[in-house]
Amino acid sequence: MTDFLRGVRRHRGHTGKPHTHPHFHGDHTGGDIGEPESDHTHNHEHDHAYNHEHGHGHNCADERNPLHSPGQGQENSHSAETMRLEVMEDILAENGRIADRVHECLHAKGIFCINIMGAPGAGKTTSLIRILENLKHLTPYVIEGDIESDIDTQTLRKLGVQTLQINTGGACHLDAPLIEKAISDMPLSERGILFIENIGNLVCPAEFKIGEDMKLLIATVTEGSDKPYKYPLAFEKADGILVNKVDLVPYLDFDEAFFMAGIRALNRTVPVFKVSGRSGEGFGEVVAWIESLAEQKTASH
Ligand SMILES: Nc1nc2c(ncn2[C@@H]2O[C@H](COP(=O)(O)OP(=O)(O)OP(=O)(O)O)[C@@H](O)[C@H]2O)c(=O)[nH]1
Ligand SMILES: [Mg+2]
Repeated sequence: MTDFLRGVRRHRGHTGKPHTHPHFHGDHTGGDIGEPESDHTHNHEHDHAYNHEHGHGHNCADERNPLHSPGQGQENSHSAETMRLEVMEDILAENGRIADRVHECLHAKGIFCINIMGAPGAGKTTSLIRILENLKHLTPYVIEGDIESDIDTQTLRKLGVQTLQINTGGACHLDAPLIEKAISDMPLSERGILFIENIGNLVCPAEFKIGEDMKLLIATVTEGSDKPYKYPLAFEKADGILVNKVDLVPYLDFDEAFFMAGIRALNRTVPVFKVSGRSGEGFGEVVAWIESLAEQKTASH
Protein backbone atom coordinates (compact mmCIF):
# COMPACT_ATOMS: atom_id res chain seq x y z
CA MET A 1 0.00 0.00 0.00
CA THR A 2 1.35 3.42 -0.86
CA ASP A 3 1.75 6.15 1.74
CA PHE A 4 -0.98 7.96 -0.06
CA LEU A 5 -3.46 5.15 0.39
CA ARG A 6 -2.32 4.51 3.94
CA GLY A 7 -3.37 8.06 4.70
CA VAL A 8 -7.00 7.46 3.77
CA ARG A 9 -9.25 8.41 6.62
CA ARG A 10 -12.97 8.02 6.86
CA HIS A 11 -15.35 10.62 8.07
CA ARG A 12 -19.08 10.61 7.88
CA GLY A 13 -20.87 13.78 7.09
CA HIS A 14 -24.32 14.83 8.08
CA THR A 15 -26.22 12.38 5.93
CA GLY A 16 -23.83 9.46 5.86
CA LYS A 17 -23.19 9.46 2.10
CA PRO A 18 -19.43 9.64 1.88
CA HIS A 19 -17.11 10.52 -0.94
CA THR A 20 -13.45 11.32 -0.90
CA HIS A 21 -11.25 14.22 -1.74
CA PRO A 22 -7.67 15.10 -0.90
CA HIS A 23 -6.84 16.85 2.29
CA PHE A 24 -3.46 18.51 2.52
CA HIS A 25 -1.22 18.66 5.56
CA GLY A 26 1.32 21.20 6.61
CA ASP A 27 3.73 20.57 9.42
CA HIS A 28 1.95 21.06 12.70
CA THR A 29 4.38 19.31 14.95
CA GLY A 30 5.18 21.54 17.88
CA GLY A 31 4.53 24.76 16.02
CA ASP A 32 7.47 24.50 13.61
CA ILE A 33 6.96 26.40 10.43
CA GLY A 34 6.96 23.83 7.66
CA GLU A 35 6.95 24.15 3.91
CA PRO A 36 3.56 23.20 2.54
CA GLU A 37 3.45 19.49 1.83
CA SER A 38 1.45 19.86 -1.33
CA ASP A 39 2.58 16.45 -2.57
CA HIS A 40 1.44 14.77 0.63
CA THR A 41 -2.25 14.22 0.33
CA HIS A 42 -4.68 11.94 1.99
CA ASN A 43 -8.37 11.62 1.60
CA HIS A 44 -11.29 12.21 3.79
CA GLU A 45 -14.86 11.37 3.15
CA HIS A 46 -17.80 13.64 3.65
CA ASP A 47 -21.19 14.26 2.14
CA HIS A 48 -22.45 16.22 -0.67
CA ALA A 49 -26.00 16.33 0.57
CA TYR A 50 -27.02 19.26 -1.61
CA ASN A 51 -29.52 19.08 -4.36
CA HIS A 52 -27.95 17.25 -7.25
CA GLU A 53 -30.56 18.29 -9.76
CA HIS A 54 -29.47 20.65 -12.45
CA GLY A 55 -31.90 22.75 -14.40
CA HIS A 56 -31.72 23.59 -18.06
CA GLY A 57 -30.71 26.73 -19.86
CA HIS A 58 -27.12 26.80 -18.60
CA ASN A 59 -25.48 29.62 -20.46
CA CYS A 60 -22.12 27.94 -20.61
CA ALA A 61 -22.91 24.56 -19.17
CA ASP A 62 -22.36 21.00 -20.19
CA GLU A 63 -25.30 18.93 -18.95
CA ARG A 64 -23.08 15.96 -18.10
CA ASN A 65 -22.20 16.19 -14.47
CA PRO A 66 -20.50 13.15 -13.01
CA LEU A 67 -19.38 15.23 -10.05
CA HIS A 68 -22.87 15.03 -8.71
CA SER A 69 -23.18 11.31 -9.25
CA PRO A 70 -20.42 9.97 -7.02
CA GLY A 71 -20.17 6.23 -7.10
CA GLN A 72 -21.67 5.81 -10.56
CA GLY A 73 -19.94 3.09 -12.54
CA GLN A 74 -17.75 2.18 -9.61
CA GLU A 75 -19.03 -1.40 -9.26
CA ASN A 76 -15.96 -3.40 -10.12
CA SER A 77 -13.43 -5.69 -8.57
CA HIS A 78 -10.99 -3.04 -7.30
CA SER A 79 -10.29 -2.79 -3.62
CA ALA A 80 -12.38 -0.29 -1.69
CA GLU A 81 -9.37 1.97 -1.23
CA THR A 82 -8.51 1.97 -4.92
CA MET A 83 -12.12 2.77 -5.67
CA ARG A 84 -12.06 5.67 -3.24
CA LEU A 85 -8.91 6.99 -4.87
CA GLU A 86 -10.48 6.74 -8.32
CA VAL A 87 -13.65 8.45 -7.17
CA MET A 88 -11.58 11.23 -5.63
CA GLU A 89 -9.60 11.71 -8.82
CA ASP A 90 -12.79 11.73 -10.90
CA ILE A 91 -14.44 14.23 -8.61
CA LEU A 92 -11.51 16.62 -8.55
CA ALA A 93 -10.83 16.30 -12.27
CA GLU A 94 -14.45 16.88 -13.19
CA ASN A 95 -14.75 19.73 -10.72
CA GLY A 96 -11.64 21.31 -12.25
CA ARG A 97 -13.04 21.02 -15.79
CA ILE A 98 -16.32 22.61 -14.77
CA ALA A 99 -14.50 25.32 -12.81
CA ASP A 100 -12.51 26.20 -15.93
CA ARG A 101 -15.74 26.41 -17.91
CA VAL A 102 -17.31 28.67 -15.26
CA HIS A 103 -14.24 30.87 -15.33
CA GLU A 104 -14.34 31.17 -19.13
CA CYS A 105 -18.05 31.96 -19.03
CA LEU A 106 -17.57 34.70 -16.43
CA HIS A 107 -14.57 36.12 -18.25
CA ALA A 108 -16.58 36.31 -21.51
CA LYS A 109 -19.18 38.37 -19.65
CA GLY A 110 -16.54 40.68 -18.14
CA ILE A 111 -17.09 39.38 -14.62
CA PHE A 112 -14.22 39.12 -12.13
CA CYS A 113 -14.93 36.43 -9.54
CA ILE A 114 -13.79 36.31 -5.91
CA ASN A 115 -14.18 33.21 -3.75
CA ILE A 116 -14.51 34.40 -0.13
CA MET A 117 -13.38 31.76 2.34
CA GLY A 118 -13.07 31.67 6.11
CA ALA A 119 -14.20 29.99 9.29
CA PRO A 120 -17.79 30.36 10.54
CA GLY A 121 -18.24 33.85 11.95
CA ALA A 122 -14.87 35.15 10.69
CA GLY A 123 -16.67 38.13 9.22
CA LYS A 124 -17.05 37.06 5.58
CA THR A 125 -20.40 38.80 5.18
CA THR A 126 -19.37 41.82 7.25
CA SER A 127 -16.19 42.19 5.17
CA LEU A 128 -18.18 41.77 1.96
CA ILE A 129 -20.53 44.56 3.02
CA ARG A 130 -17.56 46.83 3.75
CA ILE A 131 -16.07 45.98 0.35
CA LEU A 132 -19.38 46.75 -1.37
CA GLU A 133 -19.58 50.10 0.44
CA ASN A 134 -16.17 51.05 -0.95
CA LEU A 135 -16.61 49.63 -4.47
CA LYS A 136 -16.65 52.46 -6.98
CA HIS A 137 -16.37 51.23 -10.54
CA LEU A 138 -17.87 47.79 -10.99
CA THR A 139 -21.35 46.29 -10.58
CA PRO A 140 -21.41 43.77 -7.72
CA TYR A 141 -23.13 40.40 -7.79
CA VAL A 142 -23.15 37.96 -4.88
CA ILE A 143 -23.66 34.24 -4.45
CA GLU A 144 -24.14 33.24 -0.81
CA GLY A 145 -23.22 29.69 0.15
CA ASP A 146 -24.59 28.30 3.41
CA ILE A 147 -25.40 24.86 4.69
CA GLU A 148 -28.82 26.18 5.75
CA SER A 149 -30.64 29.53 5.91
CA ASP A 150 -30.65 32.68 3.79
CA ILE A 151 -29.84 35.13 6.57
CA ASP A 152 -26.82 36.67 4.79
CA THR A 153 -28.70 36.84 1.48
CA GLN A 154 -31.57 38.72 3.12
CA THR A 155 -29.07 41.18 4.64
CA LEU A 156 -27.43 41.82 1.27
CA ARG A 157 -30.72 42.12 -0.63
CA LYS A 158 -31.86 44.76 1.88
CA LEU A 159 -28.75 46.70 0.83
CA GLY A 160 -29.87 46.44 -2.81
CA VAL A 161 -27.25 43.89 -3.86
CA GLN A 162 -28.22 41.23 -6.42
CA THR A 163 -27.72 38.06 -4.38
CA LEU A 164 -28.46 34.41 -5.06
CA GLN A 165 -28.58 31.85 -2.26
CA ILE A 166 -27.16 28.32 -2.46
CA ASN A 167 -27.92 25.94 0.42
CA THR A 168 -25.78 22.83 0.41
CA GLY A 169 -27.95 21.05 3.00
CA GLY A 170 -24.88 19.55 4.66
CA ALA A 171 -21.85 19.79 2.38
CA CYS A 172 -18.98 21.79 3.82
CA HIS A 173 -17.98 23.66 0.64
CA LEU A 174 -19.29 24.93 -2.68
CA ASP A 175 -18.18 23.24 -5.88
CA ALA A 176 -18.03 24.19 -9.54
CA PRO A 177 -21.28 22.51 -10.69
CA LEU A 178 -23.23 24.44 -8.05
CA ILE A 179 -21.72 27.69 -9.29
CA GLU A 180 -22.30 26.80 -12.93
CA LYS A 181 -25.97 26.31 -12.18
CA ALA A 182 -26.13 29.49 -10.10
CA ILE A 183 -24.60 31.74 -12.75
CA SER A 184 -27.02 30.39 -15.33
CA ASP A 185 -29.81 31.66 -13.05
CA MET A 186 -28.28 35.11 -12.50
CA PRO A 187 -28.71 38.13 -14.76
CA LEU A 188 -25.01 38.97 -15.06
CA SER A 189 -25.77 41.72 -17.55
CA GLU A 190 -23.08 44.29 -16.77
CA ARG A 191 -19.35 44.13 -16.41
CA GLY A 192 -18.67 43.65 -12.73
CA ILE A 193 -17.52 41.56 -9.79
CA LEU A 194 -19.09 38.34 -8.57
CA PHE A 195 -18.39 37.67 -4.90
CA ILE A 196 -19.04 34.10 -3.77
CA GLU A 197 -19.23 33.65 -0.01
CA ASN A 198 -18.23 30.04 0.52
CA ILE A 199 -19.42 27.85 3.40
CA GLY A 200 -17.94 28.86 6.75
CA ASN A 201 -15.09 26.36 7.00
CA LEU A 202 -11.32 26.77 7.08
CA VAL A 203 -10.60 23.44 5.37
CA CYS A 204 -12.84 22.16 2.57
CA PRO A 205 -13.50 25.32 0.49
CA ALA A 206 -9.78 25.68 -0.24
CA GLU A 207 -9.73 22.29 -1.94
CA PHE A 208 -12.31 22.95 -4.66
CA LYS A 209 -11.95 25.49 -7.47
CA ILE A 210 -15.24 27.14 -8.35
CA GLY A 211 -14.23 29.24 -11.37
CA GLU A 212 -12.84 32.13 -9.37
CA ASP A 213 -10.13 34.59 -10.36
CA MET A 214 -8.96 34.84 -6.78
CA LYS A 215 -9.46 33.32 -3.38
CA LEU A 216 -9.87 35.87 -0.58
CA LEU A 217 -9.38 34.43 2.89
CA ILE A 218 -10.95 36.15 5.88
CA ALA A 219 -8.86 35.25 8.91
CA THR A 220 -9.38 36.85 12.32
CA VAL A 221 -7.37 37.80 15.36
CA THR A 222 -9.98 36.07 17.52
CA GLU A 223 -9.20 32.66 15.98
CA GLY A 224 -5.65 32.79 17.34
CA SER A 225 -2.26 33.28 15.77
CA ASP A 226 -1.60 29.56 15.22
CA LYS A 227 -4.19 29.09 12.47
CA PRO A 228 -1.77 29.15 9.48
CA TYR A 229 0.05 26.23 11.14
CA LYS A 230 -3.09 24.24 11.86
CA TYR A 231 -5.08 24.97 8.68
CA PRO A 232 -2.33 25.54 6.11
CA LEU A 233 -4.13 24.90 2.86
CA ALA A 234 -6.47 27.89 3.13
CA PHE A 235 -3.49 30.20 3.77
CA GLU A 236 -1.41 28.53 1.07
CA LYS A 237 -4.10 28.85 -1.60
CA ALA A 238 -5.22 32.39 -0.74
CA ASP A 239 -4.56 35.18 -3.24
CA GLY A 240 -5.39 37.76 -0.60
CA ILE A 241 -5.83 37.58 3.18
CA LEU A 242 -7.82 39.94 5.37
CA VAL A 243 -6.97 39.76 9.06
CA ASN A 244 -10.30 40.87 10.46
CA LYS A 245 -11.50 42.09 13.89
CA VAL A 246 -8.32 44.05 14.61
CA ASP A 247 -10.46 46.31 16.83
CA LEU A 248 -10.38 43.41 19.33
CA VAL A 249 -6.58 43.08 19.50
CA PRO A 250 -6.32 44.97 22.83
CA TYR A 251 -8.43 42.26 24.47
CA LEU A 252 -6.56 39.28 23.01
CA ASP A 253 -3.13 37.62 23.07
CA PHE A 254 -2.81 37.63 19.27
CA ASP A 255 0.86 37.19 18.26
CA GLU A 256 1.09 38.97 14.92
CA ALA A 257 4.74 38.03 14.26
CA PHE A 258 4.00 34.31 14.78
CA PHE A 259 0.88 34.54 12.62
CA MET A 260 2.72 36.31 9.78
CA ALA A 261 5.66 33.87 9.95
CA GLY A 262 3.18 31.03 9.50
CA ILE A 263 1.62 32.71 6.47
CA ARG A 264 4.96 33.54 4.87
CA ALA A 265 6.19 29.95 5.24
CA LEU A 266 3.21 28.87 3.15
CA ASN A 267 2.67 31.78 0.82
CA ARG A 268 5.54 34.21 0.38
CA THR A 269 3.80 36.84 -1.69
CA VAL A 270 0.13 36.93 -0.70
CA PRO A 271 -1.04 40.46 0.19
CA VAL A 272 -2.23 40.67 3.81
CA PHE A 273 -4.50 43.49 5.00
CA LYS A 274 -5.39 44.25 8.61
CA VAL A 275 -9.06 45.25 8.75
CA SER A 276 -12.00 45.77 11.04
CA GLY A 277 -15.43 44.98 9.73
CA ARG A 278 -16.78 46.79 12.74
CA SER A 279 -15.07 50.14 12.15
CA GLY A 280 -14.42 49.80 8.41
CA GLU A 281 -10.68 50.32 8.99
CA GLY A 282 -8.50 49.03 6.15
CA PHE A 283 -11.21 48.41 3.56
CA GLY A 284 -10.38 51.43 1.37
CA GLU A 285 -7.00 49.86 0.63
CA VAL A 286 -8.51 46.41 0.12
CA VAL A 287 -11.02 47.69 -2.42
CA ALA A 288 -8.45 49.73 -4.35
CA TRP A 289 -6.39 46.55 -4.69
CA ILE A 290 -9.40 44.43 -5.73
CA GLU A 291 -10.59 46.99 -8.27
CA SER A 292 -7.19 47.28 -9.90
CA LEU A 293 -6.97 43.47 -10.25
CA ALA A 294 -10.53 43.26 -11.58
CA GLU A 295 -10.00 46.04 -14.09
CA GLN A 296 -6.81 44.46 -15.43
CA LYS A 297 -8.56 41.13 -15.77
CA THR A 298 -11.86 42.24 -17.28
CA ALA A 299 -10.56 45.04 -19.51
CA SER A 300 -9.52 42.50 -22.14
CA HIS A 301 -12.78 40.55 -22.32
N1 LIG B 1 -15.64 43.20 16.87
C1 LIG B 1 -15.80 42.83 15.61
N2 LIG B 1 -16.80 42.03 15.26
C2 LIG B 1 -16.92 41.68 13.96
C3 LIG B 1 -16.03 42.14 12.97
N3 LIG B 1 -16.40 41.61 11.77
C4 LIG B 1 -17.47 40.86 12.02
N4 LIG B 1 -17.80 40.90 13.33
C5 LIG B 1 -18.91 40.21 13.99
O1 LIG B 1 -18.67 38.80 13.88
C6 LIG B 1 -19.91 38.12 13.76
C7 LIG B 1 -19.88 37.25 12.53
O2 LIG B 1 -19.78 38.07 11.38
P1 LIG B 1 -20.28 37.58 9.95
O3 LIG B 1 -19.93 38.63 8.98
O4 LIG B 1 -21.70 37.15 10.03
O5 LIG B 1 -19.38 36.30 9.76
P2 LIG B 1 -19.42 35.22 8.58
O6 LIG B 1 -18.03 34.77 8.37
O7 LIG B 1 -20.13 35.78 7.41
O8 LIG B 1 -20.28 34.07 9.26
P3 LIG B 1 -20.97 32.80 8.55
O9 LIG B 1 -21.58 33.26 7.25
O10 LIG B 1 -21.99 32.38 9.54
O11 LIG B 1 -19.87 31.79 8.38
C8 LIG B 1 -20.99 39.20 13.70
O12 LIG B 1 -21.54 39.34 15.00
C9 LIG B 1 -20.23 40.44 13.31
O13 LIG B 1 -20.83 41.63 13.76
C10 LIG B 1 -14.97 43.02 13.37
O14 LIG B 1 -14.13 43.46 12.57
N5 LIG B 1 -14.90 43.31 14.70
MG1 LIG C 1 -21.76 35.06 6.33
